[in-house]
Amino acid sequence: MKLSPLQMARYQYNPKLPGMLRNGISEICVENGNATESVADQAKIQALFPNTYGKNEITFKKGQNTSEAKKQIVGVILSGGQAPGGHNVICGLYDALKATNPENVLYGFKGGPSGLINDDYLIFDDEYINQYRNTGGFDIIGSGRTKLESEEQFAIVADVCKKHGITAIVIIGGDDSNTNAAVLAEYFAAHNTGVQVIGCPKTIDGDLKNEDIECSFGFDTATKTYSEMIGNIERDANSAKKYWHFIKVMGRSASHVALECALETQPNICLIGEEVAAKKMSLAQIADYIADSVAGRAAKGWNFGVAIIPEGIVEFVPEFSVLIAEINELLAGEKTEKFNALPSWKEKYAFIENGLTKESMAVFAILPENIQQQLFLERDPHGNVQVSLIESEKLFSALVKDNLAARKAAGTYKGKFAPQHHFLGYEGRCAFPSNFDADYCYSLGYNAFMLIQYGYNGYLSKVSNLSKPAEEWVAGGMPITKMMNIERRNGEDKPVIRKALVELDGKPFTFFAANREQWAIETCYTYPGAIQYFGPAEVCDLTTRTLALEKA
Ligand code: FBP
Repeated sequence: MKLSPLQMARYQYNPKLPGMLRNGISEICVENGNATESVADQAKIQALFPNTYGKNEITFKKGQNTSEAKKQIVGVILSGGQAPGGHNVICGLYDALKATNPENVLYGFKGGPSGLINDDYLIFDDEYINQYRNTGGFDIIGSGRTKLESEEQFAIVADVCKKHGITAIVIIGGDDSNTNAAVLAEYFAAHNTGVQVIGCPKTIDGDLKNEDIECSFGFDTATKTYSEMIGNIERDANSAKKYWHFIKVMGRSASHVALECALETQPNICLIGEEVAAKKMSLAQIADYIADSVAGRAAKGWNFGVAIIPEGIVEFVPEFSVLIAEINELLAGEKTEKFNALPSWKEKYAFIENGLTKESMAVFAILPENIQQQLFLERDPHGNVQVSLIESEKLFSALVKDNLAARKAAGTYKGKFAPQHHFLGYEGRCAFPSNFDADYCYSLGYNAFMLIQYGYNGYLSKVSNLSKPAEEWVAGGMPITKMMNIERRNGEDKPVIRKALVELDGKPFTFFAANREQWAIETCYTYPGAIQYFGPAEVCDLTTRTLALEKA
């Protein structure tokens, strides 16, 4: 494999651990915190997790290590979408495991949770692991989206663990994967398998956070990568002065990624899905809001601008959600075949017109034809519309164009409007982790092993105080059940980790809301530039604006 100079240089980077984990394995002891309760539905969660519910929060501190000196054979999986830093979680886990006892073994199950079920693995050694230190991606063992949630799967996993003598499993994943980690931990405890389960909080989306988890790993690097590109586009826009750029950014439902990028780059517009839902905004109202900025800037002679659109925006527009639900119903079961058999779009359109309510048809009618067709072509295996595939950056620029045409006809707007479209998604998920993510992830993995060594089960590796230098970070563990509540999923009540959406009374959104009117009309762009890996700490070790504001 040919190595880039940066890759070689990053191999030499020494990730920073929290101060309390820096004195060597023999000097790490446990401080017990309070017993915990789930965030809601306490009685129901307790009944579902009789063996793992209510355990104590714990913190590690400097002191005599009192853990049991038994040989550990640990299995690790990566679950779900890639997030920068995943390799370092495994490196940190491996280093702590080997530093504790060179006889300890780390299995990497390949391709995500299915690797555990299919018993498809590799065994890590120094040579293999050293090729992945401080690098992006999940290619060290691969990842996957198989859900580990049924009793049959758990029984197979228990057999696989027994076969290899595995004492603990580490699951590196988002809210769903860590929910499943908690259920697996309960299963192992109930069946006296002696196998522990520890989770690590991953996702670029930033929606796995709560009072205990300050941020999921990967959010820092992904948003820095997108912000670099948005800043570059802003500078291009400000140089050429002829385009309006509509930039969709990844992040699934929640708008944390979009908000963080807006705080970093100060674009003219950034939509926030949670606000759209709270204000029950229609597509036409959103278009009007963006068009106000376009017209306001045109009045100053600036026919250019930048708008950030979060990936999940359309799900938050109430009238659009109703439309999607009606389309899903319209094509349920055999009706899809009937629809597909219609020979032309004209006939399909008549079928749709016939099947939708008047209100939804009015929404459908204002969509550009390519988006209308997309709604009927791109279906998931259950036949539902794949909302995430909707090109919302094109949808909004088309709606804004219509709005501006009406303004022009009314004589209230005289500018030019030439849109460009971008989607920033996969570009950010496998970037070389920033120093923050490299340090945070290594610490999460190292800390996960300490939780294993001290015998904890059903805990999330927790590293906090993250807005401070790494020396001051606090390492410990939190029972996953503490983060759970009951939610309705696919027609059933399920215990799940609560997903964190953007809080409209939170400091990051409040800061954004206080400044956006000025950003909409003036040119206030900021250019973060590329992630810096070597140089002064105030440039290289910066955390996100979101975290800085939340902890200010
Ligand atoms: P996770 O929630 O598994 O971390 O994945 C997040 C994400 O990157 C979203 O931002 C995006 O919508 C989705 O994955 C894309 O998934 P896929 O990789 O399957 O296309």
